[in-house]
Amino acid sequence: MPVHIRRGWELPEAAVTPEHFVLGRRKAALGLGTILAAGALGRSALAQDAAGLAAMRNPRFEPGRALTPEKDATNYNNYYEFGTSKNIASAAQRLPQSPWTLKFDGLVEKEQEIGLDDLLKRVSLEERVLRHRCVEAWAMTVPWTGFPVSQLLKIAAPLSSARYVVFETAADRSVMPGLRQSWYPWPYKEGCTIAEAGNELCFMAVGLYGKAVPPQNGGPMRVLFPWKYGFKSAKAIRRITFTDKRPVSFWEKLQSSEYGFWANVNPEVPHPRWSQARERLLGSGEQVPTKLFNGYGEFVSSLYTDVKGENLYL
Ligand SMILES: Nc1nc2c(c(=O)[nH]1)N[C@H]1C(S)=C(S)[C@@H](COP(=O)(O)O)O[C@H]1N2
Ligand SMILES: [Mo]
Repeated sequence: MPVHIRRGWELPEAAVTPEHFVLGRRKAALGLGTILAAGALGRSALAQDAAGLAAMRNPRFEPGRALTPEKDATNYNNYYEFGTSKNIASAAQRLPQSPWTLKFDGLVEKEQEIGLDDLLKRVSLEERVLRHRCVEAWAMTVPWTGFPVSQLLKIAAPLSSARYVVFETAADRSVMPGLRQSWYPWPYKEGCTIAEAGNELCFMAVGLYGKAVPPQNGGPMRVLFPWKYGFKSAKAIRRITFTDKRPVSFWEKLQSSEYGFWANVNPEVPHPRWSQARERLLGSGEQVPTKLFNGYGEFVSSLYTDVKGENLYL
């Protein structure tokens, strides 16, 4: 039985920004295109909201930066399933957000398929304001609602032989025009070690700015590795596979010299096409210095002390 420690926890971001949300107004405030998405946060999460348990902001992750305006974070996206431009928000509305099932397979005690509503009853939601750093040298700071991936690992019950976790994006040709580009190795997959997935910073998001994650940002559920370049944070997760072999991800298959397995943020290791020293903040356009592990070293640097002879940074 999870214990919810409320002392010291702050108001959810949505309650302290101008976009004040009260439960009764929540559905009305969502656009027509996201009514289905609301279903994903639907009964369970809203019920938890009412009980005062969900979406309390976890103050361990204060970002030390201003929030990115919501309209910038939700209208400047990378989501190749919907096209190669940043302007895919309206196309992404066609991806149905509910019902949504997540599959656990590979090296697990027992394969499972679980509906998102059922899953949300078995985890405890919190809000985290996190920095996101794309390898293209832009960055944003946004409030996500979700739960640590470590809670998913408990439900999935991987075997002790499992060493890696693979996150796979939905691939629906009827609504994702990008899938017609057959030279891309669809479906989009990303992976990490079991230890990385179990790190407290590894997060599964189901909300953004106090609402369901919009389709263009990876709704209804999207994994986040805030200390790694943004391409690791795969959207619209449909399947999680446990394996004993290091997976080769979507971008790594395309161009392994530019996108590696570890991809930890490091300002001193340039990408072949972009210096990683600085980043441009969406919204303000301000340029700021990039930090090792995107500033999250205190949480994650110990994951890498035993990894020798590999490029941890691209
Ligand atoms: N399925 C999928 N996930 C994806 C991508 C993608 O093209 N497809 N792009 C990645 C990249 S490069 C970045 S920077 C982030 C962008 O997330 P945002 O659009 O929410 O800012 O999503 C990542 N996750
Ligand atoms: Mo990215």
